Amino acid sequence: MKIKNAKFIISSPNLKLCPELNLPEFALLGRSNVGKSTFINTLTNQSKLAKTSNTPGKTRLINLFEITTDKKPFVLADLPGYGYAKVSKKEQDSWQKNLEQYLLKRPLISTIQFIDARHDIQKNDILMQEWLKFNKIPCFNILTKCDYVSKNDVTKKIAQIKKEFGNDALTFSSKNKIYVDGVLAYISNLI
Ligand SMILES: Nc1nc2c(ncn2[C@@H]2O[C@H](COP(=O)(O)OP(=O)(O)OP(=O)(O)O)[C@@H](O)[C@H]2O)c(=O)[nH]1
Ligand SMILES: [Mg+2]
Repeated sequence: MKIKNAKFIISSPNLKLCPELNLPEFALLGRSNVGKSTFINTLTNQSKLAKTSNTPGKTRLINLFEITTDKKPFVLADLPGYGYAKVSKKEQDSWQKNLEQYLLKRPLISTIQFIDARHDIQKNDILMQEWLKFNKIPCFNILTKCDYVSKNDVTKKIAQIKKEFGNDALTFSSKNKIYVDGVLAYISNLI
């Protein structure tokens, strides 16, 4: 599958304000700064489509992007990362509620949980997995920032994610386009 076009649709603070799109949708989950927004830009080859930053906490709303391909179109939902400590407890709780509503009620094909190849799987990654499993929300994992670690470490991490989460896990790096085809082939099988 090849991407033909990608466009921003809308930013929404909650599920209620997300338009009904009737397209297969994927929600991007993961710790703040893991590379969710960068993933959208790398995949679509548009460096400024999703807002990215060195500073965690860049994405603050549900941002929907429509991706047109030579097969079917699909939607990527860029979401704020979890584990961003600088926002107030009140703001964190409020976002947590909005995120849960969105994940529970929005008809998603799958969630995609991003894991940073440089770090161990974190407590909040495990909690998110448990919550997804409990609520029977499908998920696969993407190991990002693979350019920072050795091939051997990537292989080990992928095996660990598959074993601990029981999910499919794909390799990714924004620094090398070779991973894009694998991700698109995987998405193509789901839509
Ligand atoms: N070397 C390298 N850097 C990456 C990769 N992916 C993302 N980055 C960098 O990591 C930083 C954070 O990326 P974002 O895409 O903004 O992260 P995010 O997950 O969207 O973060 P929030 O919006 O805060 O949840 C940016 O400086 C990116 O350039 C990667 O695969 N390799
Ligand atoms: Mg982001």
